[in-house]
Amino acid sequence: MMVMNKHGAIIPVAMIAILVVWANVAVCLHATPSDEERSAAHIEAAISFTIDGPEYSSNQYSDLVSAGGEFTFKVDLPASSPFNYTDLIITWELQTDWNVTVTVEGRTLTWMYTDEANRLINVTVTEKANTSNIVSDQIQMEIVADFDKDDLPDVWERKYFGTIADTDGTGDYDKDGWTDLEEFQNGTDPTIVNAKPGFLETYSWLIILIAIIIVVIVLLIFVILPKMKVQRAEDEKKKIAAAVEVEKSLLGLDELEEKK
Ligand SMILES: [Ca+2]
Ligand SMILES: [Ca+2]
Repeated sequence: MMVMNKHGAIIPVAMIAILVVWANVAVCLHATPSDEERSAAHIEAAISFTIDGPEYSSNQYSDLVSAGGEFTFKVDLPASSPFNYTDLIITWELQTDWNVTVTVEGRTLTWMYTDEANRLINVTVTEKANTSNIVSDQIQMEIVADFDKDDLPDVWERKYFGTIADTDGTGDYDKDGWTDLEEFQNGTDPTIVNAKPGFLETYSWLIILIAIIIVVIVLLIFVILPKMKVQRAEDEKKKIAAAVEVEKSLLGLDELEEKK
């Protein structure tokens, strides 16, 4: 959770970045303003914000959040604020995963992003009694599909484990021989035992290679070599036949010479 206010004294160091984003929102207030002071007060004097979500980190300009995580954004009033929540109209404007902008009214906004993208959330706070007192600001959210960089989509991890913290893909949750990453790649449920990967699955590439070699050898032995043998025999026959013809011609010439 992150909290920001103008005075900032109790803000955790890790939350400083997001505080910078909201820095122009918070200004000091009188603890007990008169009606006149109150009516003239600016709303930015009275509010702070929180963001709450399962996986989230921030820098000065944007927040990095995990796709599929449910995030709650909330406007907070400090104890010293002269306003009540009922004095304010709080409006959130945000983009959905389909790039449709929706507007939600209320102190809190809960939203789940499922797609990897950059999104802007605009928040507007208006004092009901003085609608010219308007404060607006925005926060940029970068939604990433794999927040913990374990090659498992965070949406998939949450679906089966409820969190992205339980597996990094190398474990085997259901102890069925398939790692959680393999279960994801195979499209199987990592929490339900599947048939253990046998020899065929483990050495499938080797089996395919051996099968190809066997096919080549069989073709060589039973098809190509016999054909070559037959061809050679035919060639031999032709050579012999040609030699016989030559012999016959020579003999014919000799007989003619003798008759002369
Ligand atoms: Ca992940
Ligand atoms: Ca498994």
